[in-house]
Amino acid sequence: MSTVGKVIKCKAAVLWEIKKPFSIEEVEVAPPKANEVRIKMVATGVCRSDDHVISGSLVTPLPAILGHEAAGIVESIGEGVTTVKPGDKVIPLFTPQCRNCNVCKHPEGNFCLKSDLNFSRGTLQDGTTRFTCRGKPIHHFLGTSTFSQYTVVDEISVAKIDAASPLEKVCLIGCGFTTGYGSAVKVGKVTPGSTCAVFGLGGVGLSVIIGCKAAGAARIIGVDINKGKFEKAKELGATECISPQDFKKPIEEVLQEMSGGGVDFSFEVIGRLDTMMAALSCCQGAYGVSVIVGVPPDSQNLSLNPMLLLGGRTWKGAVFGGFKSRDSVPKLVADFMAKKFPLDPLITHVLPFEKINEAFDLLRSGKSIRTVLTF
Ligand code: PAD
Ligand code: ZN
Ligand code: ZN
Repeated sequence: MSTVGKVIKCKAAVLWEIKKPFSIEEVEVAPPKANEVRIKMVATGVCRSDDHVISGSLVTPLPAILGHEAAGIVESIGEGVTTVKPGDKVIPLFTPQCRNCNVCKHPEGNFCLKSDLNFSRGTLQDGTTRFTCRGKPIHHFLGTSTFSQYTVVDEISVAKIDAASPLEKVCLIGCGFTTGYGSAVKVGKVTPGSTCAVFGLGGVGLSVIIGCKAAGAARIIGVDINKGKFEKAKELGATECISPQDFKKPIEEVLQEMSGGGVDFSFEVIGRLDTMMAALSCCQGAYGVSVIVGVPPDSQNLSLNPMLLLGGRTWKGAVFGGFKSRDSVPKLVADFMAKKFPLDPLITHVLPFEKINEAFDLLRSGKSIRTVLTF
């Protein structure tokens, strides 16, 4: 029986309050309104940004259905939707691309003004939600909410991808891979022969390494306090790996010495203020480029001596690897299908969706890179 136009009852992982586990609940998912798309989820990755919500360091209205790194199949579309149709394989986009705002019209910008990261409303673009649980409206997260068997997204937040693509792998293109890879090739613009330092060797940091290698970096130095991450980092292109805990002097000094005065490119892929400063300081003072990828703790500031920048260093950051989402995601999926980059090494665990709390425990204990939850 067709579900088109009807409310769908299904399972979702609801986060009722911070610092608590998800609760698997029966939720009601309303049909898509105009310019919206309802998606049957097939696979979703677990990213540290979801965990930042649980810990309270990324603030979004609760109760909510989190999840933003996924792939699925269009179940139905609302009035006026032209870019996807029922049956299409798609990736939901936590950074939308409206194609109308100043950012979307700028050739370099990708952080569309319609992104919910700007407002933290926890709704779709029309300001309302499509989820109900136990009679209460449940918030969306970043316009994606992929920890649910069905979700509704705005048309500006979804990209159609190759019908032959394996959804349980390309889901990583919805966040971790693209964010890391783009941070190297598009935001940092890593150059051939350069020396790079990557702070944080999780799913996103390892994807930065894949990008640095693809861009032709000669040396890629991985930095992490968990030495268990070193082997995979080397497999993906790191030429050396170091732990700050093995040195008495600050890690920025160690990296300056290792690179003869400072690395060409550094990336902070953890989400801590101290490592953001270390990453900035370890890059060469006249031409080094440091990229912030990690999401910092809510409402905290850094103060710095402007001399760090006066000599010519560049300090920048980006969401989603600087990629314009709707334009780039289908191309990245095509590149994956053409074997231009790997995703398999990033996927260390595959679990049924119901085991979502186990997947977060694996992330927190440092045992997983990416866990993919399947529906
Ligand atoms: P992850 O938790 O899998 O990886 C983080 C890594 O950092 C782990 O290997 C830790 O061992 C390591 N680490 C922790 N503390 C330290 C420290 N003090 N010194 C050195 N290493 C340390 O996370 P992830 O790879 O999923 O995400 C990394 C960050 O990127 C996180 O902050 C996440 O929120 C952010 C992110 N940003 C975007 C974006 O669009 N900018 C997208 C996706 C994720
Ligand atoms: Zn993410
Ligand atoms: Zn826009």
